[in-house]
Amino acid sequence: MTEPTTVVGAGVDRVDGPLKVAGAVAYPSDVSYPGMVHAAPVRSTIAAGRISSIDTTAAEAMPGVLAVLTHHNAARLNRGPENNLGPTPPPPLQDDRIRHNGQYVAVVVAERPYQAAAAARAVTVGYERADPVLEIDDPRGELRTNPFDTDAERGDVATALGSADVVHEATYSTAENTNNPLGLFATVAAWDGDQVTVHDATQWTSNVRTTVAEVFGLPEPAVRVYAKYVGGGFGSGLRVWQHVILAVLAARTVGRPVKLVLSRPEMFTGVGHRPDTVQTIRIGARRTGELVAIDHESVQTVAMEDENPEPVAAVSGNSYACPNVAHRDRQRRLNIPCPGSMRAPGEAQGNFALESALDELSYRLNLDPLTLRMRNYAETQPQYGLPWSSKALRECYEVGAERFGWSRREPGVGAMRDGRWLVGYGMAGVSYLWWQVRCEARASIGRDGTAYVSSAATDIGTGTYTVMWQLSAELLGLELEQVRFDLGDSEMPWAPQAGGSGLTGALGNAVYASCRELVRRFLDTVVDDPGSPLRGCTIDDVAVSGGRIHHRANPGQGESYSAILARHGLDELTAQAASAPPEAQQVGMAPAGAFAAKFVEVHVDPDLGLLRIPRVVSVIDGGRILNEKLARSQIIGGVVGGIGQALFEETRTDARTGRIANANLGDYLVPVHADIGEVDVVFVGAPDRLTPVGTKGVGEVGLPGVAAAIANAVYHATGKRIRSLPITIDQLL
Ligand code: MCN
Ligand code: MOS
Repeated sequence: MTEPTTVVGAGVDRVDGPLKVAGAVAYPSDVSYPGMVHAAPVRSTIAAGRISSIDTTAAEAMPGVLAVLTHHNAARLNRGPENNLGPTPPPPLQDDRIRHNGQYVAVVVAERPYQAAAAARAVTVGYERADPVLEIDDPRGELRTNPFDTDAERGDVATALGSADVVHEATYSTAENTNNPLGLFATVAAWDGDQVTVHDATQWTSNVRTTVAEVFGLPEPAVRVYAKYVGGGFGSGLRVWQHVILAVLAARTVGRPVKLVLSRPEMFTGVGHRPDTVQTIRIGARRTGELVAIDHESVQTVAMEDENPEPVAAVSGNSYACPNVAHRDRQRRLNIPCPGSMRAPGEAQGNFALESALDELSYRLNLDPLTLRMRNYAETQPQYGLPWSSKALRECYEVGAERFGWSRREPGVGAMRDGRWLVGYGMAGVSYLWWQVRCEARASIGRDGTAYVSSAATDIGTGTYTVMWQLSAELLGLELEQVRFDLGDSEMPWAPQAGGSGLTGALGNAVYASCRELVRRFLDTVVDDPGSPLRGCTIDDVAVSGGRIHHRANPGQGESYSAILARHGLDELTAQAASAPPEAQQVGMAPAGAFAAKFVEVHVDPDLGLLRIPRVVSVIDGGRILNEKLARSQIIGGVVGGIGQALFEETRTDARTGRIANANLGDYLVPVHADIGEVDVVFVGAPDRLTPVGTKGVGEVGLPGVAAAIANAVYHATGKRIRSLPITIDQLL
């Protein structure tokens, strides 16, 4: 096959960019059907208890109203399946129990969206209140071990801590954050007999299909799911939420296509969030800086009757060459909406604690924070002892320190100033977990020499369409104009979630496998063709370029795809193939995710508590980068998300009612342009050895480390150690 060309790697503009700018693409909320009607949910105003009465008569009498579904009249539904992200949230409207404020208690269907919304307000619900459990430290909430087997231990932590020269112990906490993709989540469901078509703002069409089939007791082929364009997700589109089921149920009940678009407040209770954490770290070291032990325990919050696999403390097991490590994840069950993944789930919170603790330790040891990281560099995967499939974290540190000017850092706290502003430099490292799962793709080439490659995957704004278009062109030796890559339809070959920063790897490998299989089919076609210069060639003998397959050693000897098809009277050839992740033990390597070093400069006004971040340097090892422009934009987005986590984002729940008090973009703060200074992004490293395409994920690695680097810089500037996120003005006064 072909060697890398300039098609991949170059900063090709998004293939869907002009369409999006022109408003020419349909997000799920834009989809329309003849006769389509609209659904609006009614949400609980209490956090725990039961529905004692529900009066829908007024709502039913309102103009345009077709149906009001409650637990009294809604069909019984199955619970959806469990997958690698945990279980599906329980199906809605199945009983009178209230588990959280904002839970769906009814859904109104009406001719027009405003009629549905008005009638939803006219549904009267009586409640029998119970005392909700809402705080992470409330002993009434069950505290249990993360059920997804995320805890691990190596060595003898207690003994090693006892013999350490220095032990640092502290508790760190991170606030609950809510995913706020710009695109409001929407589902359009249209039944045709026993078949249903669902347009959904999801990160995983194949999962919506499996889940809807199971919940409604349908065979999978009866469900078709489209997600051609999604207005962001940041993890909130990984699970199949209750509103999806409500829309499908409503459409079946009224016998018309139904659209349900969540409002921004409904997004806060209906599509997951990053759970808050309280984490205690004990970290022991020798005088020289070698870590001897880390003990990391995290408590996070989880909803009633739900499970969330989010590994928070695991970061301490994977990041440094420390012989004795124990990490435990605990979860407190509360009357809160179901959490879900939010960009770098677990890592975003765990990294803050670990990288803050290391910074504190560096002061105790009188060592430069960067030197401390270098001294404990994990040359091999520390939990398994296997060599990494790739790792350029050292280069991340070195290049980052150089570009940032780390050597200009005065080690003393409060030693640097810029006029009235205190200046601080902080840094953090990131070892992001590997995640590449099974995926399928299909490729075909027609008589005109153009290719069509597809997979049921999604592009949630990352650039999947574009990078897979580039990759397909390279793998088939075609110009970009000769290739179309399509996705977002569950009828296409099965694909995993755009999640865990793993889609580019999984899908890239599936595209590789299907393109290779397609070339093999062309070779099979001419295997005994006396008229073909490729007669008898195997896949390893050939390369592709310029729309032709040719001998690897002799490019002149070959022929075009079109010529082969024409001579054999074929319209096209198609191949479908799957890629599966290699087993670490089998290949004798530890699958490496992305690595990163983050350097941050902060300015703090000591009188006003103002905090500014004039610059961030983020150096990333993402393996082979498919599109430098898009990958850079991923990292910039991650930095902005990290600044959000560090300084602004905090979902506040009213301690009595369990109502989210800031469930809108006026009160839930996110960074704006003026909060973001210079963001310098550099990619280092080489293609990963584990997979044929050699990519690692970059969608999330931009985020973790930012909050810790900011907190560490704040300490350097002010001497104030902030151990809880977000860092607010009052903490700096
Ligand atoms: N890329 C690349 N070279 C690589 C890896 C990635 O050029 N070696 C680029 C590609 O443009 C690719 C993108 O980076 O489309 C992200 O690829 P990857 O890291 O594989 O992540 P996924 O495709 O699995 O996307 C999900 C990931 C996650 S988990 C979250 S959360 C997140 C993120 O992507 N949510 C996002 N980035 C987001 N970006 C946008 N605009 N919107 C979201 O909701
Ligand atoms: Mo990302 S939080 O895994 O969608």
